[in-house]
Amino acid sequence: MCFLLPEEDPTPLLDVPDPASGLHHPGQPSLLGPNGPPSITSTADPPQERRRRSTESSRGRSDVSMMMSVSVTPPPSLPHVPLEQLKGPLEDYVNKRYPGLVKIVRNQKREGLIRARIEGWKAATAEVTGFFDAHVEFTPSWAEPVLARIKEDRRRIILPSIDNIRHDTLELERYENSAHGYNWELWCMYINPPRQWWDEGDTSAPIRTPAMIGCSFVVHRVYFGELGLLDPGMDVYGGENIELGIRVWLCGGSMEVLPCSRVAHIARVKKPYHSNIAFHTRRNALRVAEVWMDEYKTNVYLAWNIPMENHGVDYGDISERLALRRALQCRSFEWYLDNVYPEMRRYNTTIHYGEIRNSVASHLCMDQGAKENHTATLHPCHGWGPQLGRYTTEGQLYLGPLGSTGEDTRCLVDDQTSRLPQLRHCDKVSNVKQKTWLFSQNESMVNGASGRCLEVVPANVNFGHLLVLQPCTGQRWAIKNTMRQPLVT
Ligand SMILES: [Mn+2]
Repeated sequence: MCFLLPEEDPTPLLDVPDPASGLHHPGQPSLLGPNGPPSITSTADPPQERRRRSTESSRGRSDVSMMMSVSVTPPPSLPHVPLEQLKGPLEDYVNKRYPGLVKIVRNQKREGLIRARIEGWKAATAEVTGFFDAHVEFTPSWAEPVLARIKEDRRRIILPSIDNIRHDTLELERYENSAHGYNWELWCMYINPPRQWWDEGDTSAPIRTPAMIGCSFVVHRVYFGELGLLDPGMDVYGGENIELGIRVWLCGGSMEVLPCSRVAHIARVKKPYHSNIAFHTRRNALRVAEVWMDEYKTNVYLAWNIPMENHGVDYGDISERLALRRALQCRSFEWYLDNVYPEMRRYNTTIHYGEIRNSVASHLCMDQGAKENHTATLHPCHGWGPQLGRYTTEGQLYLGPLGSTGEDTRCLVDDQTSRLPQLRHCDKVSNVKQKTWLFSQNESMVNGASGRCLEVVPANVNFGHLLVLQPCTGQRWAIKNTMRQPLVT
């Protein structure tokens, strides 16, 4: 249960940040102009004596003083920001406002959020280390429940609950209690707390979480080192938050969201990164897959629609992370899916995946079309989500981005009435044969119920071809990628 429940005043304790300013102080001159703040990693570091006092305290508000180490890494999209502006003005500010409390750690070059946070950890000295985006605000009593949970078990990584500060009005908006999940591309998202948490009926109880959004987490400092920090081989950001969640669970610890502890975050209108952030996230995701996911790594390759081999994505050297996994004697990823993230759909019955092309119109790909339509269609190939096809060991043919924890992709069905292939939620199609297709690579696609073939015909429609069901004429299909080892489950 919560103690020191902050109920009297929902407004942030600290100064509300001025979003136009690089620093959290209205009235300060803007350092960076309209592009928002630099990526500053704050390592908030409550001294032990304060930690003891605060955990024993019955006060309704936290006044835990912070030792902060701040490492500054200007984001690569702001090369026009003179580095000088991040020196003198920042130091003047923190020395005046937090005399003797703030260490500033400077990286020699732009390292990205992940390595910047590791540098902040190296400079920290107290028993517990918190990692926060620079644009968060702490609400009253946020620290005490966090520290109490770590004091009980130092292998817990604690996530204060995230609320939102509206960027336009600076109003505080409370978010629903959530766990933090992710999809197979390893993009994070809020998910419903586990059923057990709801069943127990205590909305102040810690919420088991498979991973973290990443803007706010607190961890025992020495334990974090033993656990292997964040993966320093990852670039920029994206995936490190998922990796830490997987690793702490697999290697003997846990991760939880605390409803009693609340930190508010300003979502940026525009993230200060290049538009090709997916380039880095994809690379980082492959590191996670290769180090931690065992046979389930195929799900990550599938979600990103890249081949299992010769994919050309340089994810760097993972030997040290593999050695860490062995040294910590971590569990299997399947254990994690079974026990920590059962909501996650598994796609290990996939045989082929990727764009689906027909031999007579190979510039077009099968496409789910408009989501509200219930027929599969054809579209010039681009390989993104709506064209992500998947043929399974059950003979089912799916189309669309992976469902992960939500509604799954739809599969192709021959309803034995329409000339057009239907897209249906596969679980709801009771006639198994209608959703079963006989297929092997570069062969025809034959429906199990009707014996009709999936083929394309010239037609007066967009892109000149229509996808139809008709008596087989020998057209062949190819699906871009093949999983090396399809598992039969
Ligand atoms: Mn943020």
